[in-house]
Amino acid sequence: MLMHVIHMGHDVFKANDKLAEKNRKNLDKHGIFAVNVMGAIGSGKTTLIEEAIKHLKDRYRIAVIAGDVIAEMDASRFRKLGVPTVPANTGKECHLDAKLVENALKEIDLENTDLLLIENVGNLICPVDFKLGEHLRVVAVSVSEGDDIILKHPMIFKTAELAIINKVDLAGAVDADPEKMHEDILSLNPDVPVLLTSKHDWESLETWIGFIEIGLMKAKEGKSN
Ligand SMILES: Nc1nc2c(ncn2[C@@H]2O[C@H](COP(=O)(O)OP(=O)(O)OP(=O)(O)O)[C@@H](O)[C@H]2O)c(=O)[nH]1
Ligand SMILES: [Mg+2]
Repeated sequence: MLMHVIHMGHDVFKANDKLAEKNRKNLDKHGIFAVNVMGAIGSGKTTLIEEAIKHLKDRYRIAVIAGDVIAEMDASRFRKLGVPTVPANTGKECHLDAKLVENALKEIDLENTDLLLIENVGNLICPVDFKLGEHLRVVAVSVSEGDDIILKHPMIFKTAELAIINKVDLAGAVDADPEKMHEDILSLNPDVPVLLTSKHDWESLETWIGFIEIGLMKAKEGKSN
């Protein structure tokens, strides 16, 4: 029985990986740079994406996939900024998967998109095994989850390509030590870039947006080669 369940799990991941590869090829064909923003509930994923949109939308054509269990609140926040947004509701699932993204891509004008920002469902466990076809896997946590949050959820930090510790402006108020959080991330993944951000500190947001811009430039070079 246990072996049967394990095999079923492997099959699901394998099928998802295959579809993620297909999504990736589709995105590459159009020269689109795709960012998967994973992270804890309420850590500031939507806020970080909103800030990126505000500062990049005059220079790049942006689309958003807003993953949520049922609601469309985040999707409407992105739409307010004037970017095409596809809500991807997962129902009972605690993560987006490549199939949901494949479907959402059908609703996006890929010919006229440079950057795809994907907000995953707020969760630090489920999204780990489900690639979407993205080029950059980001994980965001905030100090208000407590500074032991990282070591409790090692896998998402081990597999992330960029880690963000957000709401550092609140660190004192919640007795959290952002430097400890930074060290915890590096103890799990010594090579991952770690950003300490606050929505009240433009310079910290600039580093986040700079990361996206580097990816955008690389995607452009890839398309012209
Ligand atoms: N003080 C402070 N508040 C922040 C910061 N970033 C986000 N917030 C606030 O935290 C709350 C949650 O932010 P969201 O961006 O909605 O978080 P989220 O991760 O998208 O939340 P879910 O999608 O519900 O998981 C909002 O009230 C934000 O204004 C920050 O850097 N500092
Ligand atoms: Mg959100």
